[in-house]
Amino acid sequence: QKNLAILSPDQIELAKMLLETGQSNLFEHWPEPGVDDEKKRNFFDQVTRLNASYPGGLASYIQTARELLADSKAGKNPFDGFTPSVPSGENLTFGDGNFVKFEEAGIREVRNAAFVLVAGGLGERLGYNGIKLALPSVSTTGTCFLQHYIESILALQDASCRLVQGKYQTQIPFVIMTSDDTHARTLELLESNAYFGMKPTQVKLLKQEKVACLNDNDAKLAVDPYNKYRIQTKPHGHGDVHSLLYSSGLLNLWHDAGLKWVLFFQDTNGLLFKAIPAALGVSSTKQYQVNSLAVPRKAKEAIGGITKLTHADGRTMVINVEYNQLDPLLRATGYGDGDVNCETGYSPFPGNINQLILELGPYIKELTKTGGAIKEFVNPKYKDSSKTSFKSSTRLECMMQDYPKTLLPSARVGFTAMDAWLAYAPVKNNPEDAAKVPKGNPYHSATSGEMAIYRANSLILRKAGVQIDDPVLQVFNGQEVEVWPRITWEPKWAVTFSEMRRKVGGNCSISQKSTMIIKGRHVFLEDLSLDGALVINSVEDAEVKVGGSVQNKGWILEHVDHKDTSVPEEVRTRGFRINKVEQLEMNYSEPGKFCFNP
Ligand code: UPG
Repeated sequence: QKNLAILSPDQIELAKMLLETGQSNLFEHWPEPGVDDEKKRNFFDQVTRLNASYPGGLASYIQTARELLADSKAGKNPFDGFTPSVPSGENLTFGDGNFVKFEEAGIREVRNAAFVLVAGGLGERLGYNGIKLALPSVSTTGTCFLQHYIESILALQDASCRLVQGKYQTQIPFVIMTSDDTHARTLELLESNAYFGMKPTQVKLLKQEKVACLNDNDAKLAVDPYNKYRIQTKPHGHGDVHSLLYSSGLLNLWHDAGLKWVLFFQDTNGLLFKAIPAALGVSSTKQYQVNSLAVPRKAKEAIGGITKLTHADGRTMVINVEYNQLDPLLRATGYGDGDVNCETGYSPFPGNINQLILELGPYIKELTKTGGAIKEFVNPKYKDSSKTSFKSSTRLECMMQDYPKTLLPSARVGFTAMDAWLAYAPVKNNPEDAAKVPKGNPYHSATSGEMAIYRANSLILRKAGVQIDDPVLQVFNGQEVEVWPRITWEPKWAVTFSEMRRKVGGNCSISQKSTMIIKGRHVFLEDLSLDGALVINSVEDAEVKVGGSVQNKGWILEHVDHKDTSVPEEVRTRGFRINKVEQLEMNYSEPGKFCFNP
């Protein structure tokens, strides 16, 4: 009470709110006025931020926390009354007529889309010291994930504008959600690389705030153990992206500019953009308000299962059930074996890769109702079975894929399933944990993430008629992976399968030991036989036809031990480095038509 005198009127209001919501513990250790007054005022700066960044403010946070903690203590099943079943969605097969048709529809639409990347997570499971967006997606070019994402969006933008002729050049908006853990380094990565070719005005960073930690079932806020004038905070989860987009005002700006779609994606999936055009085509053709991308899921794989939930009262929804909840839900509803593979060798539930495509109009309407708030959950680690105290403080969390939970049952919610080799290869697990993944399940490591890109590129080229040697099996960092030829291209070379088919002709072949890097748009492969390393650099206005036989010693993969700290972290986590022994490099820096055929 005495300390109120040193506070501003706004701060006094917040203090009263905290006292009324049972948070007097926060002030118990405060000395008399005159001691640490500045620190006390700073405490309220933090309270102001916490209050402003949560829909409904801190009082609402505390209220929800009490309810969720009571449910958790009572062991209440969050899916009470719901029965799970396998939903039906659109299943796409890469390269067939249907796929090509959806890709074309997607390219048409993409100029009406905005992209949102959630990148506030530090990736504790990976144990990498930098931000994940700065990790190389492949080591042949060193292109980091953020560069790959930006180049992919720009390539889609160009392709869409070329297709819809007569329209002005659209600039697809790109939002990155950061957190205190990633913001400064993300900005630095963009600024030191000239935004990887994107206009800086096209990119917007929205920083999520952490939320207050909770000490007990009564939702008493936790004092930071290192600073008694701070409330301890922890990340709230990727679900924050909805309230941030809503409060930023961007959604209405996009709507006014005629945009129709918002595409959400995550920080380390080097394959994703191969699936985007077709998935967006499905959204627009089927008029899905919500479309989630899915891949076949191995039982117990750490990806959520897309599930149809039917309530006893008849309500249904198609929603992600998170990987740690799927097994208990199945066991509780008559699937005695829980999360297991079916006769296909996969879980019957499609795996959620958390690539969501939302239709902007209905999305704005829904957020106007909810203020962007997403259904939360709490996951306290209790000291004992009495569930009366926690091992360490907890907090509320939310996930972006829970957005459909507040929608009316009439909302058009669907999913689009594709092969995992085409759409999903995240980098999440450190080498030790990856090596322990059950045989046959994906590693989700830096090693598998990179190898998956080479495999996908090889398979796509094969489908386009190029003869590609089979892979060999090799073990890096204790993980057995298929090693295909190390083929990469800049996204602008081909954003769809049809475009790719136009770029390869005649009889082309690539041996397993080969590396090929294509930088440039108008590069055509015709009767090329490659056995070694070939690097093609071509400026936008040059048209290059590459053919004939190219043979050299090539680039060799050399083993690196992940424990060898003399090797940079981003190299040793993948377990190999590339020794560039010999290559043919062709540079076309002037406009014109060129033909290379040795
Ligand atoms: N992230 C944030 N803020 C946070 C936490 C995470 O932006 O507070 C970002 C993070 O940077 C990443 C994404 O969210 O881009 C996902 O985080 P991650 O830790 O990789 O998520 P997972 O726990 O692996 O699971 C998510 C989904 C799950 C899905 C899986 C697919 O919750 O349903 O199957 O991603 O990769």
